Amino acid sequence: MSYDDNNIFARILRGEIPNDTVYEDDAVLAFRDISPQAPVHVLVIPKGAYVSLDDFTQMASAEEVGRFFKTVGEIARSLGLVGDGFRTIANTGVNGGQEVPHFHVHLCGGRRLGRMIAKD
Ligand code: DGP
Repeated sequence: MSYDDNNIFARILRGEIPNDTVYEDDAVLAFRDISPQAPVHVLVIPKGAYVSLDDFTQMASAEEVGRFFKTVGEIARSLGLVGDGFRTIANTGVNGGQEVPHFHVHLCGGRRLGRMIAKD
């Protein structure tokens, strides 16, 4: 799947759409989800143009992947999620329920989140 420059997170990265930023550096942006599923629901995205976790882990350097996930951990700690625990989700493709085709990690916490996967 090729990267769609007009996906909503690409537009957020270009500053075309506002966001509630919780962290930003030269490679990573983290912002609150517009439709939170938990008291704390933050999306962490690389600034590079990667469609999914599959794309990111194939195309980005090991240093970039490692730095990204180190930053995800730092953000979780800075949000105070670690003490009571939290959930990290990276949906990929149709079966994963991925809606936005720019790689992102959800950080959800602030309450007990129940089953990992809903029975449909
Ligand atoms: P996923 O299904 O994993 O692709 O999750 C996409 C998430 O993105 C979903 O929880 C809602 C969130 N989202 C969609 N559009 C926007 C937006 O414009 N701003 C913000 N902050 N979040 C958005």
